[in-house]
Order: sequence, then structure tokens, then C-alpha cells
Amino acid sequence: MDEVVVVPQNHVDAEEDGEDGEEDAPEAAGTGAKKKKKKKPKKKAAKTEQQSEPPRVGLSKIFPDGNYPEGELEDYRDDNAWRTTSEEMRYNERMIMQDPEQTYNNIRKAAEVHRQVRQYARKVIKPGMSMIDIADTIENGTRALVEENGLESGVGFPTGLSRNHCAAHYSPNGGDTQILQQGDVMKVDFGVHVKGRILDSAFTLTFDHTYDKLLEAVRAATNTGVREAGIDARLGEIAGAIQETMESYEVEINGKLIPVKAIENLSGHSINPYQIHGGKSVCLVKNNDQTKMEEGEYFAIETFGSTGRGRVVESGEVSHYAKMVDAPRIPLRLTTAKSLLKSINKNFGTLPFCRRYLDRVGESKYLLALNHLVAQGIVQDYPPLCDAPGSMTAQFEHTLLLRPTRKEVLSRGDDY
Ligand code: HZT
Ligand code: MN
Ligand code: MN
Repeated sequence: MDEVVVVPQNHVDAEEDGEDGEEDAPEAAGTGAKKKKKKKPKKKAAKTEQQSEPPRVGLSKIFPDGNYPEGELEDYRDDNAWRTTSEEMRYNERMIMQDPEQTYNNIRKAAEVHRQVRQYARKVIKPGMSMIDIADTIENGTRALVEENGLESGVGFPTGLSRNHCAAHYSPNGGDTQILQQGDVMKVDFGVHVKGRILDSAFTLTFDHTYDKLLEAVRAATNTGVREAGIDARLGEIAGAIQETMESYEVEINGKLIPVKAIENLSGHSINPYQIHGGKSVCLVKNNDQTKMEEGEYFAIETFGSTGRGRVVESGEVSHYAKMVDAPRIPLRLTTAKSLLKSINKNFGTLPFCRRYLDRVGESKYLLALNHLVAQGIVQDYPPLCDAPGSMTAQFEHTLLLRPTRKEVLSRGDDY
């Protein structure tokens, strides 16, 4: 268990103890866009507090004016280039920023939480740690920084810690004893939400260099997807561009060259308030989907590369669940299922949850009831998704927003 950390009151600003070779100040700016030089100590930003280690300082303390950093901005191209300077589009955005339900500050706060939590996660996650300790590290950081408050703000979905041939949707259940290994390729996929705006972003961790090329392929493929996304962009064409980037890479394993494959049955997705899958899917292989991205939509652009078949199947014990957004409202005869559903409604609504989250809100011996809710079509289960045993899979994922004036890559950081 983590201890509560006292916030340092008289912190030394990194700019003041200007020793060369020092780490940068911890306030991770969203992008490289406004990177500040630290040569000349200029007027300091009036920051009252800085982040602690482990991260436990709520972001409203670090950004007291309530304005969170913008993500990486990208102008639209070609037929949409006019949008960036359009007076009408800029007016639309001012209106959106004034509406507390619509303002980009919600998702930007979630994005800043993600950057700060993952910066710490990248530093402390090491082989030998248990999967439960890793999940707790990420989730305790998220809950503190986002200032968790019922359904108003908190964890966006279960922390995915899928390893090796498993690509997605493994999170440890209570009692899991698995330990992270030196040779593992682990996808760290976690979510943060503020007023239902879900920030969904993922990266891949390795502890030696064997799979560097695999990670490079997937990082590049995700960046291709981010670049090709835009208002009126067709989902099938984005997929083709992702596949082309991914499959231009190969990785050498034991002296053998293995082509990197885009996993054909995984996809990115649009995101609606309190709904992780908003209805549109961005596949990773070329297809004829003519569906277009539209103004105002949020998208999780995620790609997965594999040294195996490039196809996943459901495998292993389920951890992830979510109440269906259009769940049938049927009378439940099983009283344990009825009571569990009440607890799900109260604690998660339609946000995805996992068995550990049921444990922590005081539920126990709920498996029969939970399976009943799944069988009734009220709750959906999301089993782990794995390629062939012995293969390796990697993932990178960003959340972006198609603003009227330009694209904003919310989750971009200095790491990916
Ligand atoms: C489902 C359950 C969760 C959405 C993608 C994803 C993690 O594979 C349409 C396209 C969290 C997320 C999701 F608990 N899934 N992103 N990050 N998993 S998905 C999907 O089910 S549905 C992709
Ligand atoms: Mn994700
Ligand atoms: Mn996603």
C-alpha cells in the first residue's frame, strides 16, 4: 500500500538549482510546442505546488486557474485547411469552451493526469513486480491526480497490462500472483475520465532491446493513424495507411527476420461521454469502410503489431466488463444480480470496470451474479485478446479530438 505523501511546500524549482544534466522540471508539458529553455532563469510561472513521488497531488492544485495544457495541435490539410483561421469555427470553439459539459478542459485534465502517471509508471515499473502492484501503482496515481469523485471523475477503465502474445484486456484479478519478467513485452493501457470524457492511451514497455524494431513499427503506425485522422477522413483509408506503415518493418529474432503484422481484428474507436466505444471503429488493415470522421468527435487511435499471425482470439480469465449503454431493462429474478447491478450503476455507470474494482467497492462472491448479468445482455465481458503463443505484440494509442479549427492530440507527451 502507498502512503499518503505530504506535498512539498518549499520545493526547489528545477530552474533554480540549474545543474547541468539534471532532469527537467516535472511539470510535463503536453507537447514539445512550447518547450522552455532553462539557460536563463527568467520569471517563474506562479505554480504553488509541484507533483510528488509517488504522484499524489491533485491537478487542481498544480493548475489553480483550472486551465490544463493543450495537446499537440495539427492544422487540417487540403480541403479543410480553411478551418484553422475561419472566424466562424473559432467562434464555435469559444462557445464550446464556455459550456462546462463541453469544454476541452475536462479531457485536457484527464490527458495531463495520464502523462504524469505514465511518467512515474515508466520510471518505477520493473521486472519482479507483481501485476497487482503495477495496476495499483497506476490506479492509485490516477485516482489522486484526477481527484476521483464518484462518477464525476476517476479511472476511465481497467488498467490493461497484457504481456507478450496477449495484446489487450488482461488486468489482474484479485489473488493474481503473476510477476513481470525481464523478457516481457507489456502493453500498459490505462484510462482517465473527467465528467465522462475518457482519455484512452497506451504504450509498450520492454526491458531489453530484442523487440525495439517491433515497438518502432507500432509507434510509427499509430503516428500514421494520428496523422491521417481528420474531419471527413474515411476509416478504411486510414486503416490502409496504418497497415502500410506497420508492415514496412521487420524484427530480427534469433537471427531470423520476422515481418511485423498489423493485428487484423483489433481496432481504434470513437469515444462518447461515459462510453468507451462510441460506435465507429478504425481497423488496422485496408478495407472498404467509407465511414467518415466528423467534427467534434473524439477518437482513440490505437495500433497493434505482432510477430505472430496478426490475429487475436479470446483467451484466459476475464477481468474487464462494462454495462451496456443500451442495456435492456428487464426484471431480474436473481436477487444477487439485482443488487450487483445496483452497485455497478452507482459506482461505474457505463464505464468499464474490472473484478478488482468490484472488490474495492465492497462486493464479494459476485461471480455468479456477474455472469448472470452478462448472460442477460446487461453487462458485456471483454476477455483477454491474444495472438499465437510464442509471438510478441506491441501497442501504442493516443486520444485525439477533431476540433472545428484543428486536430488536437490530447495524450501526446515527450515519450510517445
Ligand atoms: C473495451 C473495454 C475496456 C474498447 C479498445 C480498447 C483498451 O477492443 C471497438 C473498437 C476498455 C476499452 C474497450 F475496458 N476496446 N482501448 N483500450 N481497449 S475494444 C474496441 O473493445 S470496441 C475497439
Ligand atoms: Mn486503450
Ligand atoms: Mn482504445
